[in-house]
Amino acid sequence: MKNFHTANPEMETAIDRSIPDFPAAQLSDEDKYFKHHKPPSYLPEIESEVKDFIEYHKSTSHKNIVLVTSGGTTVPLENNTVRFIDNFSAGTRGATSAEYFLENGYAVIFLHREFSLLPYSRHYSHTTNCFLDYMTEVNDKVEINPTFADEMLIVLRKYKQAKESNSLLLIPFTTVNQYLYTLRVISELLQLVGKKALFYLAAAVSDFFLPQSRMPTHKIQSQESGGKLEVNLDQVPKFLSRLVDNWAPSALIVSFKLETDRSILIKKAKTALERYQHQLVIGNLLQTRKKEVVFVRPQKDDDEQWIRLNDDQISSNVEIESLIIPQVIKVHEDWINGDN
Ligand code: 9Z3
Repeated sequence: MKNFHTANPEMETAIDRSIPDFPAAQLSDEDKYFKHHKPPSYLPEIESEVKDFIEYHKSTSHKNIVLVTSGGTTVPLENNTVRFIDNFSAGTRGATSAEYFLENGYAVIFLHREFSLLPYSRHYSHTTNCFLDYMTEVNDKVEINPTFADEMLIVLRKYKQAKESNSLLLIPFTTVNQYLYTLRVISELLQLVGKKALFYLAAAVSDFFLPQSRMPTHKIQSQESGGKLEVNLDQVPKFLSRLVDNWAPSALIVSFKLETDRSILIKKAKTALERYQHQLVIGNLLQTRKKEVVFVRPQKDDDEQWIRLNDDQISSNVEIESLIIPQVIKVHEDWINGDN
């Protein structure tokens, strides 16, 4: 027999005006973002392309699928955009990583900044050479310059293999708004393959942006701004938590943390893991990103694992992504097998 009745009101606090009102359910910053920003008009086209790609690999090739994000997002300052804020990323990490994922049997959705580096063509695009330097004239015909031919044959074979097996899908973005909408659509579709989906988020995404509500339609006029341009930016909502909790809860999610100050890198990587509750942060420093990275994982005794190129590897142009990707794949395999 209980000495209380839950049906009895507690008289002292029945109406207590000092207790603040219980707030109505609030929209999260991420939801507000999508409510107040228009999707890019071409999004349905991308959605159908990505869906076909995922369904093909789910039903036919049975490959694991990785979403690699790559390159920097822009932040437009005007609707008819003359000026925008950008960042340094050329997309080297993403394009190079995509190649190693393909070599290791993954299907790759490559969500990249338009005109940044692409898998395979990166070997010949943004170099100081003009593409015509790779050619030579022999008996009134164009041929590949023999200096480059052997290496080009290797790249060509890998490229054709990726293409013929329908394993590489290129999806572009330019602005941070396009990136966020496209990321959401792809993530939700990737739920179709559950744990076989891997997110490898190497794009350098802007932390700040100018909301559409404050964006001028036309080019900012210098005479109207009194000789100064003051830009007031908002923080881009933290989408990683939405990705982990709602958009792709069964996928393995790997994010990158970029810093310039070595003394805070590990701490920032751990904070990201705690905040978003995902599985792996790869930390890197702007100054040394091509030579060393650090894997930081939740609740691991050896919770920091550095991957570094040694001097021999550096002098023979080994790419650090050739060491990173097999390690990431191991983590993904454990995830699929439920050993995490
Ligand atoms: C990275 O840290 C990438 O490795 C780089 C690659 C951008 C450094 P590159 O294009 O450079 O090869 O020259 N990407 C993540 C950067 C980022 O925006 N991370 C966010 C943060 O650090 C978290 S998602 O807060």
